[in-house]
Amino acid sequence: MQASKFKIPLFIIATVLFGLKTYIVYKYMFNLSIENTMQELILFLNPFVSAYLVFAISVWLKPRRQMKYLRWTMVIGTLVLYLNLVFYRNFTDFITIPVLFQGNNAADLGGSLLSLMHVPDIFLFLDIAIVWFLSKRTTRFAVDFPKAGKIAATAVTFLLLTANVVLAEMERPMLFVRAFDREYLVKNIGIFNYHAYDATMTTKTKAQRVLADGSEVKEIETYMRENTSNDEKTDLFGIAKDKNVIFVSVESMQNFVLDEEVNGKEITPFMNDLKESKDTIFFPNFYHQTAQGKTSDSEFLVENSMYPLPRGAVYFTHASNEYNSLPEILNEEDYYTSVYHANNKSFWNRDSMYGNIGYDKFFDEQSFEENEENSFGWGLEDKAFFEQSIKYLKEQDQPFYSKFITLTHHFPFELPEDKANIDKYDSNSRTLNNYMPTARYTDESLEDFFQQLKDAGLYEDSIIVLMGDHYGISDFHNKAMSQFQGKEIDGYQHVQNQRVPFMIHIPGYDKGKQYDKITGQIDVKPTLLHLMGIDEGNDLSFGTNMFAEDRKDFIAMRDGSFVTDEYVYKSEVCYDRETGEPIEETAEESPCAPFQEKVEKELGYSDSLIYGDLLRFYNFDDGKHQTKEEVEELEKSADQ
Ligand code: GP9
Ligand code: MN
Repeated sequence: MQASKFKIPLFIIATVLFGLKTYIVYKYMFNLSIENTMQELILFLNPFVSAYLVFAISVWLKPRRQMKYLRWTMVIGTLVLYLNLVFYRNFTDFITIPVLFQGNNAADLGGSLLSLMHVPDIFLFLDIAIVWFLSKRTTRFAVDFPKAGKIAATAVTFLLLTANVVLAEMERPMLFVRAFDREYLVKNIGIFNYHAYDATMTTKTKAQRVLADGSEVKEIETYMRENTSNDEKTDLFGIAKDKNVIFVSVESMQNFVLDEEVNGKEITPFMNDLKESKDTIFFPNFYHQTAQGKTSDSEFLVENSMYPLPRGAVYFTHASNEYNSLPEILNEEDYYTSVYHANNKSFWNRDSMYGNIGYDKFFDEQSFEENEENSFGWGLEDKAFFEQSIKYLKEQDQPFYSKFITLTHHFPFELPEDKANIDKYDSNSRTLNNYMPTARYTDESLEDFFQQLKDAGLYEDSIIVLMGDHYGISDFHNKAMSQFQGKEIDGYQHVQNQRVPFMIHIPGYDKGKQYDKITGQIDVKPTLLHLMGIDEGNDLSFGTNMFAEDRKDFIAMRDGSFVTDEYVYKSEVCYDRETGEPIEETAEESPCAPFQEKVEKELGYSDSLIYGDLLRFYNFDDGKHQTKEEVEELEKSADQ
């Protein structure tokens, strides 16, 4: 074959050059954490998949247009990549469409743009020059496939894309539904597909918001005033007034380990004692109500007393909605508000959400020092996390509200052997086996934290709230769980296992006790406000103060199951809450049916508020409702 006859199509050359360049940027210019070979492989593959996806479209075009298309897609692709790189150098994050339109972010970047562009970056434009040069030799580099060839080239696109998505799903199950984190998306599907995904999400969210007119808010407000009003004042009203509030979200901690042992050793000795302390109020029937947004859902529940969404993480999908969140209310009351969490700040989109709901400061991963000794599994170990936090905590203006989110007791519950002080459990589930030593580890870190607070002189002036964020052991481990608990895990037991620790520790209180009533994460916000002596005013919540006599009579889970004083309902079965036995079907209506209706109504209301961003039609200062026109006027003047 003569050399001149041998053609490497330009779209293939472009794919290789652009794919390689993207890989180099991922690998050496972004700071993406790669934990295993599978992630490495996906990171290597996806740049080529994305590049092929875009460039292979050219086979459908006439030769001259084909060349033009390749030239310009190279330019646009490079610009997108480069803009992300510049943005990343400043924010350690990727561009999202909402961020582009958040004036202050772009302005922040504007000032430092030049310092974020480095001379060697010029090499990132080299492949454009090559493709541009080659594209002028149309006859040599253009392809003119017959129809079958065009279809085959396109079929390869779908094959590659499917392979990429399958690998990514294997590596991160439910990657798209859970919409974890931008870094995960970029690592797994590449920056271009990530932008396509981001654009789809934004459009969908925008449409629902545009169509909403706020007429439903009145109905929801009436429902809340009738069913979840928090006017009642109890003896505990204001007990924590002017004190600091230290809220600890304890990763994956469930009640089933409390007061239990492995090989004769208590799993959580500190929490076991703490809940019995005369200074602690303990709610043993407190349920988590999270869905796919896991920790972030539990944060959303606590901050807003609204339900998370049935799909996706509201922290991700509706981070710029109007809310009347706990930190905002507390800021008005002159509290300093902060969050401590030693993970990447964009995980669960926390950086955006925290900014929107008014936290004064987020001490993320960058505020902590990690080294080989103190970091494993998900990152910084809890003991080092608390220890390193104290210096910041001491500096904060008082009173403060500070949320701590622990990390070590997270799936897959890894712990170096020399840090484990109890044995693993022995069952067919590695997850449940590993769960015990990390639960113990986190329990010890909490004990240390209490001591550190005392040493820092912060303990006496604070109340400390501990809450488990969500389950750590899923139904997948039912066999092992039933061995551990000595009972069958049916629908009833599944719901009961969704109970997570909730304790309020008030130094010097002396009247600590256990409240057996049913409570949930939805109730935390009104309860904390009650303790801090802050009136409900015009606030809107789905939860009720846990200390009130007159409370809403059910706790709803996101999948429609629920608990009442007498019943537990799960997957269409109504159980007697006391005996755990299913209630026999009779000709009469199931006693769960009226609750079922209420639960659906409430969850539906919460979803409408979020999807339509309806709280923008309600003025929390005076409790007045605003029309769409009024809100649009206000938004316009705010933009100017
Ligand atoms: C991540 C941590 C764990 O920052 O909060 O998240 P999870 O997987 O539990 O939602
Ligand atoms: Mn969690």
